[in-house]
Amino acid sequence: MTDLVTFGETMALFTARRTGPMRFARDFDLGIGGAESNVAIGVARLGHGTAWTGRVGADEFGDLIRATLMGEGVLTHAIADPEAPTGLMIKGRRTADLIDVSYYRAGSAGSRLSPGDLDLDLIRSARMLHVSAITPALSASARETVRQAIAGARAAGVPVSLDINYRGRLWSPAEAGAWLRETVGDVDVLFATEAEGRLIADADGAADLAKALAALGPRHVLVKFGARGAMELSDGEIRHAEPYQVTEVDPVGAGDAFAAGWLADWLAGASPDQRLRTACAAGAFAVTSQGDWESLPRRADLRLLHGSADGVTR
Ligand code: KDG
Repeated sequence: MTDLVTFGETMALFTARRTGPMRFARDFDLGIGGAESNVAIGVARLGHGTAWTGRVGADEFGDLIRATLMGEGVLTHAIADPEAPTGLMIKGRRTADLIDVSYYRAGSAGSRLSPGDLDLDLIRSARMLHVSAITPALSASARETVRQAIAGARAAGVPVSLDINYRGRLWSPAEAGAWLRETVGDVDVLFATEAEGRLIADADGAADLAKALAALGPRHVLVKFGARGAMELSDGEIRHAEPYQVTEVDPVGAGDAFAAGWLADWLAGASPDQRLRTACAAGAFAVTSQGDWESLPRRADLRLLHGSADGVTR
């Protein structure tokens, strides 16, 4: 049984080993990164069946993505595109505190995702479809793929989760806002930072923002404050979660980890308080080592953070 189905672009990720301008980098670590596959790995590590679909190049990096996701227990449908290479993401540190990310993904295999790549039967039989708003920014075919996936899930009564994941390098706030406004009414779970939420809702405080977002349709609204914790508005009730105290090594991927922790506990039928604690714990683990997903927790790891501030208040 596949509990959670997701899809999108996963890229080969080169991380510079030294701090400073990228032009002086001499050696890199090679891995993979992709918002949706990060979530699939995180939910799989927390004990649920996950599936990821995406296009990769017919190249070594495509093989790396396929092997990595399969090794993490994700049901992987990595379609080899004979006409385009796997996208690349280059991550460096301009200073010890400033991470910079560059994309080499225009026209990539991942951006050529098309509706025919989807396994609609798999989506219809899942317990949750998770999508990010990165995918509709990649191309017209990718945007149509998201539209058809959401329509197929809703027609089958499968809940839909959306992480806004705004990427200013891929599209403008106006473009993202227009797409989000036409989509958010079909979404059951919405993950957003405050800035991302303000792409489609106007409100002063975080609580009013969450209410304004919930008024657009989602039953569950998660507003992420990064190292300052998170807020959830579900069924009219607001919860605040304190962050777990960890030493940050690499913040990229924390939002995906938060979503994975929340979704995994939603799948497990955990209480709203526990669900939010797990989301924050997964987000905390994600930043403790280099890489977008490598330090995501297994269930047994979660208790390692308890006691380091796991308060949820209503
Ligand atoms: O959230 C982390 C993702 O942003 C990263 O893994 C790569 O999907 C990615 C993107 O488009 O930035």
